Amino acid sequence: MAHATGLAYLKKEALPLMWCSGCGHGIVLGALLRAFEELEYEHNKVVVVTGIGCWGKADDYIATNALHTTHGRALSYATGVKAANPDLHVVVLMGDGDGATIGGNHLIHSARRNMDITAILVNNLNYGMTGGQYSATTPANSRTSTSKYGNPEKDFDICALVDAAGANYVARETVFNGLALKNYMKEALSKKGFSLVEAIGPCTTLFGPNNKMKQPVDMLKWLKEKSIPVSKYKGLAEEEREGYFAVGKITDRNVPDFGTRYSEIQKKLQG
Ligand SMILES: Cc1ncc(C[n+]2csc(CCOP(=O)(O)OP(=O)(O)O)c2C)c(N)n1
Repeated sequence: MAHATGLAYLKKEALPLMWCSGCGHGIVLGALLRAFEELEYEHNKVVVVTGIGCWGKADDYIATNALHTTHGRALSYATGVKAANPDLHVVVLMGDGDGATIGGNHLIHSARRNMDITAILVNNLNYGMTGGQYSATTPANSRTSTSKYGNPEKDFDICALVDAAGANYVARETVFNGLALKNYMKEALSKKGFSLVEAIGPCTTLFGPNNKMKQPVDMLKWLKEKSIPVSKYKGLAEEEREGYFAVGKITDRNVPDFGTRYSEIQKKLQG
């Protein structure tokens, strides 16, 4: 089989991409479009639902159905889309501010509800679109436009949160490894129930330069150095984990999804 390019799902007339040079969002977009191609998704059977932010602009470039919603609320719109038409592949694209900070509560309850939706959360470690303020995933002590002398807050682990809340599939990779990202996306899209792929990426205009990583390549190298395979990470003591990201597949379970449980209740009532 020829290598997937994803080009059939790219809205070429919308190019060039609006993202800064060196931004990781293009790599995540490429991985997603290739995953669509390898899964042979029909264009009109896919709905990408986005929130607000740099990554939230991704739907501009995707030649499927799309719904551009409000900051932090993309998952609730996606829930409505899936409830109205369970045959659609519903894919939600959110940033770390969008999906895990203002939208944190929706993330918890979407995972708990376990509806058949896939979330692709790009964590560039700050609010990119609005000027690099710190978000819930900005590493402690990092410098941002709202923490000039170091972030006093502790960041949280999105994957651990979504796993604990009950999602069926959770994985994390950095944009340093686009191929692995594409493979995790394929698995997440194929999994029935709520799935999440966290893609850690560089914000080369704000987070990088604010933290002594002047060039895009500096941040890519940093992401590579800070990644530890999940199996190794699990064996580390709490203090050894500080500042590192566990990458790989974190959760893979087959709890009946919302749709299946809903149909069972319907059948019982009809019976
Ligand atoms: C309700 C609401 N609050 C705040 C904003 C302003 N706002 C727009 S984008 C954004 C941050 C986006 O950051 P993130 O979700 O991490 O995505 P990125 O831009 O980094 O890709 C904020 C705070 C908004 N549009 N709506």
